[in-house]
Amino acid sequence: MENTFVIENNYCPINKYLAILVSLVLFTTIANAQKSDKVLWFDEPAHFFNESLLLGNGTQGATIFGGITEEKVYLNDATLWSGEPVSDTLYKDYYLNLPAVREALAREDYPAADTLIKKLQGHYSQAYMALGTLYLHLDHDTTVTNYYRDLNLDSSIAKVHYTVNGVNYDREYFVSHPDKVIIIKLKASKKGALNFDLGFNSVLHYGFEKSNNSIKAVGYAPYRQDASARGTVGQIFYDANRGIHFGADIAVKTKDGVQTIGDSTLQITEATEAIIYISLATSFNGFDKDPVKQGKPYQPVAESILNKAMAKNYDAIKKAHITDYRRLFSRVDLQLGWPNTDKALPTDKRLQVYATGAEDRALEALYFNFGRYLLISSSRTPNIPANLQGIWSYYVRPPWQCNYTTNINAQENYWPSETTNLSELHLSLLGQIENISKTGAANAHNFYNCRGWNCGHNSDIWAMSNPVGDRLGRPRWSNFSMGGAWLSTHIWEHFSFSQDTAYLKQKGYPILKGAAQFCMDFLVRDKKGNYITSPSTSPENSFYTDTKYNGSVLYGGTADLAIIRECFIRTIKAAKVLQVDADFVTKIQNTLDNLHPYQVGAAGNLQEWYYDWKDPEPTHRHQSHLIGLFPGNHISVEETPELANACKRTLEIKGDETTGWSKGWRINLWARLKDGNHAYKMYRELLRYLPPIGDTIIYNGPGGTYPNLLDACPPFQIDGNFGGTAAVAEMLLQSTDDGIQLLPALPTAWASGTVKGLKARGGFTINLEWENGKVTHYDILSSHPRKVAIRVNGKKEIVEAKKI
Ligand code: FUC
Repeated sequence: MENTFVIENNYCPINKYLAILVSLVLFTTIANAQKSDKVLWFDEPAHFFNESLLLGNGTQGATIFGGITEEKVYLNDATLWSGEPVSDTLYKDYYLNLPAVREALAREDYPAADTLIKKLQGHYSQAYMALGTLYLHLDHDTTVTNYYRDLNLDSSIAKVHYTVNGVNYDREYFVSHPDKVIIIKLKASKKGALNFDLGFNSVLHYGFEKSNNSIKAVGYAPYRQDASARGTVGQIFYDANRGIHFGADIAVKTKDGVQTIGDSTLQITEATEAIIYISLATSFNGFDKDPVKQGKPYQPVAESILNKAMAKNYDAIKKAHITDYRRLFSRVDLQLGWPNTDKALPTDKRLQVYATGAEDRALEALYFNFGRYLLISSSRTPNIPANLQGIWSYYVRPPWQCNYTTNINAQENYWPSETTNLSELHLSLLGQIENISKTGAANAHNFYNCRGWNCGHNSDIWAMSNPVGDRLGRPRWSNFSMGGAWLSTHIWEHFSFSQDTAYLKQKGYPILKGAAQFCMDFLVRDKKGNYITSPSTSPENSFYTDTKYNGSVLYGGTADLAIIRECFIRTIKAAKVLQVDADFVTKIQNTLDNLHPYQVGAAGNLQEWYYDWKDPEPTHRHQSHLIGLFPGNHISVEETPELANACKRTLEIKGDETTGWSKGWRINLWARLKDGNHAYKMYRELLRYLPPIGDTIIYNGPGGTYPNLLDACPPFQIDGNFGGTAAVAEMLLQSTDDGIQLLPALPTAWASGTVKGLKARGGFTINLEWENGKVTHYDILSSHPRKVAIRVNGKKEIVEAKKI
């Protein structure tokens, strides 16, 4: 349905005084909002998703358009995906195809390796599914004044306000984590002036059940959805007795007026206030449970959530929501100074002015705050991390299946989780890694005849981990075999920041060890006797051999070995903390010491391939061979200056123009190179305004930021938001397991500011103040008093951390 409306700036004479009063109030709201680093606001409804406002409680999501007479709200649930549990015997004995690939590589027959490796490919991941759309049709004139909509990151509440014929209409939207319910409150300033119809539809198979007091939609996702390559359409398979089922219960409480409930629509007439309650539930009951035969009772769950919420007082639900949300959001506060752009600018216009080079420190802080907001809103489901679009999707065929892409994107989503003090949100990824370690054990055996576990290029809600491609995929991405080892590094990251030894012992370490075990078994020796991977790929890139063959399967790719280094280093540290597995540690250490070493290419770059081959695409968006610099830390300016310099050269050759997530990554890399000004230049580019695109999925073009601050890969992909948020933290604070650096990469533009609540490895919480680029005050807080090495204003010091 289209939003057709007119926004008029001339007030109706009868309501002149009222309108003046309203506009004064509105002006104050707007004036406060525009300065804010915590409010996104707009002066017209969203036409497209890229202009909408996203709300979520970490599981259920709502996308708000703020339409005037035609409002629509996309509804999502993090647990609604296509597919069913994966079988662990499907690819039995596929490893018998491995020796032929290794032999082809040993004789340097790269074309043969590229072909033969396709026999080591299995099915694609399943896809994240849109649940449905709530429609409201409001019965009043389409000519409105004073239109305003916002999203307040301090309360996680969205609002819409406008005036029609002197009547003010207000809406308030939020998604409560404590009450698991989506709420929309509508209010008219004139008694009985609220008249609307409400309906629901879905792009999935669905219908309605009879109910006297609510609309009850039930439906189901495809039990299989074949991935479509760009431009082609794969098949979608539905069966009412298979796949994840969902229920959506919708009911309304009104003040005044009459409510008429049909099977699929609900009508409110002459009310003054109406509160819409929406509960969503699915039958998903775990990655290894059949969602029908062993599924959750989604209908009773949806009903009970709805009934409980409706029995409560609205203000109490709202208060509990704000308290719950703020407990997470308010842990960090960043102040970079106020903007000096036009005072009355809505967020989209503000971005456009910023793109002309204007200064707007609060916008830079707003983007950082928005990343934390998005993580809180999309990552509170046990074992189900934020996907490529967090939890907000309206497609049945989302871009890249809206899955977990484990050659960077799934990991990037969680980069800000520890540094920006949201450690418990990391657990949804860590839970998913635990599940992947189970499917990944079969996968390690079936495809590679290895112990331990591994994961290829993708995963999904079923924790699938096999190499994808269906024997037709391009090996450069289908046959990446280090997704598991890379994911496993998050286990140490979580321990390093949280110091949660119980987690490490009971959950984390066995998984980390399993990832290391896979790598140990997978490694082979090169002609010099060093350990390498074979076959190997470098995420999504390709090379020219000396004979000008453009291939992507090689041996000893740098990215594989860099990831293995991080995995081994962290496994050794974890085993030492827990004082276990001394023999295993000795073996990994010995392998680590004998890995094929990093090479610096003729151009001074960190060589990506075993040989110093040319790149057909020197500016390629992936830079996985730099993982030792970031997100890993076995390469640093201080400890390995030559390698750090080679990483810098690689980044210079690649240039700064790239996709959103890749920009997010490069900003972190430049921060680790201690070049705050280069990091800042790219941060500004990440925030570069991109006009909204309609519903067509466009994959080409530069990365940037849509009007609603969502990252454009393009298309929308949330990892760029999270990468950018992590990068701000990385410019202000860096830490290793041995110490902390304050303002390690401060851009000149951020000469003065304060930040409270960032976290450092070792479990420290840091507050900082700085002026003219120098730290003027800091607190290093810890759960217990202890000494820590810090670097501040160019000096190294040992300080006593204060008790929190
Ligand atoms: C990786 C990237 C693409 C996209 C996809 C989801 O494969 O190379 O740009 O981000 O993941």
